[in-house]
Amino acid sequence: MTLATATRQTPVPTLRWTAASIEALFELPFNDLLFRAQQVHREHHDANAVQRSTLMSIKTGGCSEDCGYCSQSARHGEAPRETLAELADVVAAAQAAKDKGASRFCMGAAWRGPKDKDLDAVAAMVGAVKALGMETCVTLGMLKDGQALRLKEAGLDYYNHNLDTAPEFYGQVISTHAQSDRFDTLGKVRDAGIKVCCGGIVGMGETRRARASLLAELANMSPPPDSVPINELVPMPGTPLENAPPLDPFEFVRTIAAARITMPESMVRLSAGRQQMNDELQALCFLAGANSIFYGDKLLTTGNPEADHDEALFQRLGLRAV
Ligand code: SAM
Ligand code: DTB
Ligand code: SF4
Repeated sequence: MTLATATRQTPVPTLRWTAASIEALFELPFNDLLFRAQQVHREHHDANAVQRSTLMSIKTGGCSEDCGYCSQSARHGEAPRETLAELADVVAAAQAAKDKGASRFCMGAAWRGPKDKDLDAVAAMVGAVKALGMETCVTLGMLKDGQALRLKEAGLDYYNHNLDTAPEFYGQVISTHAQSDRFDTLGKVRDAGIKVCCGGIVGMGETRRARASLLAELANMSPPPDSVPINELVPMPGTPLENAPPLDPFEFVRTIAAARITMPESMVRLSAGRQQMNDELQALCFLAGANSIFYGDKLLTTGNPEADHDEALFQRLGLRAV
């Protein structure tokens, strides 16, 4: 596809995106790309509303997988290894997040996948958080048959499971599972009637073409994910990617814009890496079509901007939390 075609084209939900057509979006002049993303954004969303989810790590460290970015891998991670959180602590954290203005509570576990006995405990957490009147999300790794339905019955709204990077780059970052395993779990989640939260990480030394290729995989899912987290790599000491070359901030904004254009109806989440971004860069991400963030001073093992700072940023930008 030529650049001119990329500018004119208005995607419809049935259109299949190619890595080449998305790379052509990345290559547009920055202003043209942002204008187009903002147009798509306004056709499908309230341009000044941003959804806020708070994350809690309910089981940290000691993971069997070797994901090259992750501080929680037992093979290279430096995150302390912990046991599963207590139900009462989870409920207290969810209530505090709700009081601060988060609408969704996301619970993450450093597992390849949950054992059935773990799932019973997580199901109780989901039920209790749901009872507070919050949306629920979990990210627990790969699911076995029946586990997604168990979570749905407990009241789960969203399951986060990322494709993380382009298929052609995946093997350079992770060797203990394949990207096809991730698709298997996403199918189980969708079949159980749970909303899909699926995105990836940029800034791992991948090419622009690989970023486009990841977005093509996401956009061509049928239907595309309900929520698409775009994480910027947070380089973690001890991990194989601790010295990955930093991404040009404008390239990150371009990735958000391309996600917005190719997945018009999805929520696009400005995810990990916000602590390293200034307010002006975050404002550009919102202009490019990001309409969701992680809210609260911690992600799983790393920091996130303070809630009060985000509140002030929302005020300055006239953004409304939803
Ligand atoms: N173990 C589960 C899994 O892999 O799906 C759930 C937890 S895992 C930490 C959730 C996601 O966090 C990963 O898929 C990855 O996209 C993101 N993530 C982990 N470490 C990161 C880092 N250092 N920088 C940016 N994103 C990261
Ligand atoms: C997602 O895509 N990003 C969040 C959430 N899903 C679970 C996790 C980001 C983790 C950042 C590194 C850390 O805190 O360990
Ligand atoms: Fe384990 Fe998930 Fe970290 Fe991979 S990303 S090492 S599966 S916690």
